[in-house]
Amino acid sequence: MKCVALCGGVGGAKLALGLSHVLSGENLTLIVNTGDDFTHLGLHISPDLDTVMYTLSGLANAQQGWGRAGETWAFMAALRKLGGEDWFQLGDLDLATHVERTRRLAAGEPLSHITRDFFASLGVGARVLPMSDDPVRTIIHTPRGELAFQHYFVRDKCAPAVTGFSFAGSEQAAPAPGILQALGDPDLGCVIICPSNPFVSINPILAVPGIRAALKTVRAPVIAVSPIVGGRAIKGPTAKMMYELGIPQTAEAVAAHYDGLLDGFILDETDSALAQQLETTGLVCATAQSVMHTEQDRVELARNVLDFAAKR
Ligand code: FO1
Repeated sequence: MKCVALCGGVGGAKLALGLSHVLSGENLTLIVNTGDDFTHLGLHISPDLDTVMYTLSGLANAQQGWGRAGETWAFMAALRKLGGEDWFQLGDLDLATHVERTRRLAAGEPLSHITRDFFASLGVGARVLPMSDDPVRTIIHTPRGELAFQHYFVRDKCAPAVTGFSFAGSEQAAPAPGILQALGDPDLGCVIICPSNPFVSINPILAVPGIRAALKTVRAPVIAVSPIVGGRAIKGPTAKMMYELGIPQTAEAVAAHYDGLLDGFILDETDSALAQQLETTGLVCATAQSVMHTEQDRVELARNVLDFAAKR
């Protein structure tokens, strides 16, 4: 089955890995959030693309969720000694990715070409597309003003309350080459919205003109996997954001967030009562073990999502 999946960083990459085990490379297209991208120390950093790249190539630091396994930190130590900014950790191995990407972007190459080449170099068969070649930057609104995403997420450890989000540059952005073609493919079997943060991982993708509209008209079923399990986020600040925005911290609220896009919704098996309740509203639901601790969990969830999609 041909599948397109939308994903952000750590949570999304886990399901993306499962999908990459179940589907052959030519049948899997991943559209990855680049709203978290930023320029740091003169380098272009694409955290979600890199998390997906390291996860799918087996190079990821599994405990941390981001960055590379077996990393060393000599660069950071030397930078700190010079009084440089050290709130964002760039490992020595990871640095090569940022330096080479920055060099190629400066030479005028689009992010999608560089991404294609990097993934191929690391032996990943799936087609991985940044959501856009144009810069889109997620801005977090707080009572004390606006924060660039990585300042909110890493430097300030998600502590500021959020009042809203914007995606600077999104109005002028175009979907990266291949995205609308993948969504318009008559053989497409399903679109999966990974259990990534709906506000800061999936919404930036949907903010790129043309992508939301393509999802609304796509013939294949669109299936989301809830990132909220038993009222808590599987990973990261999703539940905290919902609380601060006055949205109930439930899988049901996630489904409502994607209103008008979904043909099916997968909740964790511990939320089966909620799944039954949601079905009465007309949304077709399934439950699965969606908390992915092991590689086997990722593959199992991918199989369950694809089986569910095949029946829609
Ligand atoms: N996340 C952190 O919490 N602290 C870091 O120092 C950090 C460095 C980092 C470097 C490269 C990279 O690709 C990702 C990195 N991340 C770090 C992860 C990243 O900021 C977030 O997980 C995502 O942006 C949210 O999806």
